[in-house]
Amino acid sequence: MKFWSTATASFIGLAISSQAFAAVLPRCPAPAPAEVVTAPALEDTAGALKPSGVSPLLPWPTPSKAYCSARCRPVVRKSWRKLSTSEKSKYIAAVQCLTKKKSVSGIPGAKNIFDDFQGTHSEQTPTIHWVGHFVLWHRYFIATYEHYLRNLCGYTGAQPYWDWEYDNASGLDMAQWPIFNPTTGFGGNGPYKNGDNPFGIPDRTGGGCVPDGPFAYPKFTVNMGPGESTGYNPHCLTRDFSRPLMKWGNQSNINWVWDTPDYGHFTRRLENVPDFTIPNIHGSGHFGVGGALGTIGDAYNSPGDPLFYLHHANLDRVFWQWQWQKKNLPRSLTEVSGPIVAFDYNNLSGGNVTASFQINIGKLAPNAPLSALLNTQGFLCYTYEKP
Ligand SMILES: [Cu+2]
Repeated sequence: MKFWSTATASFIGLAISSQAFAAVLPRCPAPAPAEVVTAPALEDTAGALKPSGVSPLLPWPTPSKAYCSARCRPVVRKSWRKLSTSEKSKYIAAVQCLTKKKSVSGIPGAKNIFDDFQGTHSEQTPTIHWVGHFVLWHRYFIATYEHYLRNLCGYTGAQPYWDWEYDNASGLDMAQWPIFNPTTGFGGNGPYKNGDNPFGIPDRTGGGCVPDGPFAYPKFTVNMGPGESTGYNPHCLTRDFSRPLMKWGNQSNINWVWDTPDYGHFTRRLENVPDFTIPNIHGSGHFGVGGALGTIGDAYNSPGDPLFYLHHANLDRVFWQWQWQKKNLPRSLTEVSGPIVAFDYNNLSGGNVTASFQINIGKLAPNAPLSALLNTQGFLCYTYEKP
């Protein structure tokens, strides 16, 4: 199996025999190499990608068996709000379990596997955002996290997602949303704290330590950051709610992202531009919750907030739903484009990603080409429940 070389067989830090190795890998074999389709560089600027009106909601797709590995029995990802209380507590217990498993990444400040994920993201932050592989790097990262929850921590469910578009439409203030529940969720906002706000995050309301829930200090510590240092620096998880930015995560902005003809335009709209006056759904969870001082708003260390994985699972679901629209198949399962170098949308310095471009998530999993990550029911093996 080419994508999982034996050189990485120690990736969960165990002395892994070949059988044990098979047991911790995704259940599905690597697919035949996907057709390589290289799209041209995007020529329009983000400014030219203005909302063209709200497109209708896409119908819920059923992944075609023709494109799925026969051996894949996908786990089905569900919305957090639809999990039972017992399912919620099992998920949280599995995350807490990751924080008790010894680090394998070799990243200086990482003490446990949860930290390994945060540190791996931190190390690669400059090369995995505003690039053609953004959405597939994060897809592989989340799927690997799900894989560790299941195979290292005995979790039997799938990675849940946080459908903020539903919460935003509910009319409830975000402090009341189920995801922030101190008993059955991830705890709430930090108390207000004065602090730097160099990018002018509007209406920031917190910034202090998350005071309640399963990830309050000192039960849970964020062990690296803030910023780009990966040295050991244990501190509390912080949140800094910004209600105007959280509202970016709404159905009409999802529709705008969906209203795109190809991978390159889709992924570019998903990230949009780093400007707090222009909406983007990726920014909603990061800055609506993280504001200026919250962990999930720290570009390097955002995976230090366990909510990161539910936020990115929802972005992945938006991508998955767009991909499986019949009109886009098989193109949406084979085509990639976009810059290798951040913001290099005119390909002046680094060229375009192609299907053979390798995603590296450090020691957490072997490298995988983009071609293996486009379909969630081949090399990866999961799907999404109809909301
Ligand atoms: Cu990221």
